[in-house]
Amino acid sequence: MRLSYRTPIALFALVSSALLTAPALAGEWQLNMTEGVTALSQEVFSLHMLIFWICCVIGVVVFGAMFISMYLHRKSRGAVADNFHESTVLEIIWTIIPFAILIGMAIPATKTLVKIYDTDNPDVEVLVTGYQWKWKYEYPEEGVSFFSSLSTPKDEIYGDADKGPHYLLEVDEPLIIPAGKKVRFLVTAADVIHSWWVPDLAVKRDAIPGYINEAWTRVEEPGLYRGQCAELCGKDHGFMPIEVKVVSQEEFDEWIAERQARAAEIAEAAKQTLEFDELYAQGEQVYQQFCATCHQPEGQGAGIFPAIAGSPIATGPVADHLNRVINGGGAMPAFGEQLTPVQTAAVVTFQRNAFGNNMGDLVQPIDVVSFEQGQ
Ligand code: HEC
Ligand SMILES: [Cu+2]
Repeated sequence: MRLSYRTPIALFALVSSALLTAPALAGEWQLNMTEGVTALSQEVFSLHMLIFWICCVIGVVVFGAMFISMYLHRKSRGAVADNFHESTVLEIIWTIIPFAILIGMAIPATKTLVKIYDTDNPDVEVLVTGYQWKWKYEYPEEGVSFFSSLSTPKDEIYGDADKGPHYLLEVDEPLIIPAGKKVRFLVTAADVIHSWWVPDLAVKRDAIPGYINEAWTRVEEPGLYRGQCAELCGKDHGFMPIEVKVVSQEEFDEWIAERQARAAEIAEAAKQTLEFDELYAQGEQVYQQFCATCHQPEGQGAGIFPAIAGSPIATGPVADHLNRVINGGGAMPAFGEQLTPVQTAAVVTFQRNAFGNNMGDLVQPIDVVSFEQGQ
């Protein structure tokens, strides 16, 4: 492009038209804070509005006084400045007024803050743990726990398919809580700092490894509320959304019972002895689902991801192999919490016998359980 004297004008026109149309195209242009759906979130919103209006009034009074005096006492009118020093009355006034305003704002703010931190006597407790890059939800009292990860298809992310309405805001397993009940969240992290944030519930707590932060909510209206990780936590920070599904107490109880039954089934399944073929076939599925993205479908590895074919660990002692899969290490994630004992036994058996690693041995679920108990 040849630059001419018109270039700045053209650029200005381009930028301003982009600024004007972008929000319209986005369809949504929310300027104010979210009001939320809980009593507490609405209180936070009202507090925010109260302080906002106080600031507006102060702004109008201060700038009004400034502009009026600049206008009325300007030099061209022959105004001459008063020349006085140390007015005690004035100094007392300009100390007392801001002080009174600050106290006036601190009282409602403290009242709300006290409520936000009142996590006593919950009906349900959920331990929220941030991982790179997913969330784990645990109900310690009920003995239920699961991972919740992004469910947006890869095609949408890479632009090979149209983006859905909840692009990057949808998960495979939402957190489920009962309506009308006080739910306490205990928030922590397993690797780096994350932040658990659901605007509609006015809950935002840093998830810090080694610390447990508390928050709570009571949602009256059943529904689905979405949130995101709000602390830059690495490459997939934008890919660990939150879904909170609020259901009736009956539905919640049913869901918990179903989860408990599933956990009991997994524990029961861990006791069985499986044939080599069963382990191998299931192991192949687990491998393709959980491992192939890094170690590649044919086990040949890529870049920093070592090959499984001929791997010293996959052809070495079983304990070392189990240890690597269960506990991870280096850039290898720990799978102990994500795979059931049957799945771990299957994938280890598969890796020891696939891709030319003809070890001829097999690992049973009970071996996985005793390894985990022994460590
Ligand atoms: C996010 C990528 C990633 C995924 C997914 C992954 N791994 Fe790994 N894996 C690694 C990396 C990186 C190493 C090398 C770790 C090191 O030693 O520093 C590794 C090493 C290993 C090794 C040791 C290989 C050797 O010879 O050093 C085994 C065995 C293994 N992984 C098994 C698995 C299994 C089983 C799964 C699926 C359940 C899996 N991995 C999923 C990244 C991954
Ligand atoms: Cu995060």
